[in-house]
Amino acid sequence: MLKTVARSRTVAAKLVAAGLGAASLALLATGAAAGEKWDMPMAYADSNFHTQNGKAFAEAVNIATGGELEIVVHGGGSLFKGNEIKRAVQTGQAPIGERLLSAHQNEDLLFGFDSVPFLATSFEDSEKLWKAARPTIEKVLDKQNLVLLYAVPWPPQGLYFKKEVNALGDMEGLKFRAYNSATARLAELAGMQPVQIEAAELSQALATGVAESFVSSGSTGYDRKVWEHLTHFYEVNAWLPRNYVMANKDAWESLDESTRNIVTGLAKLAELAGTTKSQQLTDWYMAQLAANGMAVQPAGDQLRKDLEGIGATMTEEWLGGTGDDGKAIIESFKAM
Ligand code: PCA
Repeated sequence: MLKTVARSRTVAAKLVAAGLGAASLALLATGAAAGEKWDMPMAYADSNFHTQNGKAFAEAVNIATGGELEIVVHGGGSLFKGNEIKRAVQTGQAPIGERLLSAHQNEDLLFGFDSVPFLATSFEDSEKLWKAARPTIEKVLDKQNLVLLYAVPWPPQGLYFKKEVNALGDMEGLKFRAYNSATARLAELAGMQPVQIEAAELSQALATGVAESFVSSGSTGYDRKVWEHLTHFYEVNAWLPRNYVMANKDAWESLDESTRNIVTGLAKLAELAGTTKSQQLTDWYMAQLAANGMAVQPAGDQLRKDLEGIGATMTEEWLGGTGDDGKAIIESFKAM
């Protein structure tokens, strides 16, 4: 004890000699390191598993770096709305943030690799597809001043309605909430009217009739209590889109190497933990929708066939628009 105090005094004396002020001494007294604070905007509900996983990641970083890097999560779009997060991180308004990767498909079609209908419809295939696409996506992000840290898939995507739907004809004219350009295209091809809405505003859109149907996972249906407005969920397993966490490249490079190594390692763990959670929760979400009165069932044969037709068109369009890079991703995925 005495020795510790004595050593602290020596360190304190050195700090004073080095011209460091009272703030450093106060930190020394409490034992806390003078760290960097990173605000981390996330778009989805605080209770959502992606947000919870982000918080666990942030906490692990705080602990493992001994407070050298403190990440503070702001969930539910409270700091920046979903569609503002990427720009905020790119420009350094936020040093780190999370966003739906395929939401950037309108900037570069490659970002939509995980929303090509019926390409990867299980967690296992989603992992393979991510492995195939990751290096390309990392390169695209790098050119945009962003560093990819980790990505976690949502549970498989199905369709929400407020009536029974057995074929494409039953969808004609419906107002359909889209979350990226692929889901808007799906709506168009199905003869529906797409309207782009963030998950955070979904309940309100359904309540006011701005939207009356959408495609998503059981997770978002559960978070937004959609049983208050809608009645049917059809399991389609059309694709598993990913959220990803990105850092601003300049902020990233300003960290020392050992901090970067810690964050990279914990990001790997966060990807694994988040993916496992997503998979574990998939059936639970279905049970919650059913328990709250929704009819939850697999899409019927005709509906499935119709959707597969739309999927084939969308696959062609995606491949046509992404050229060699898109083709290489799909070929590498199929070879796994
Ligand atoms: N939930 C998000 C994207 C995919 C999902 O399952 C949403 O609906 O916005």
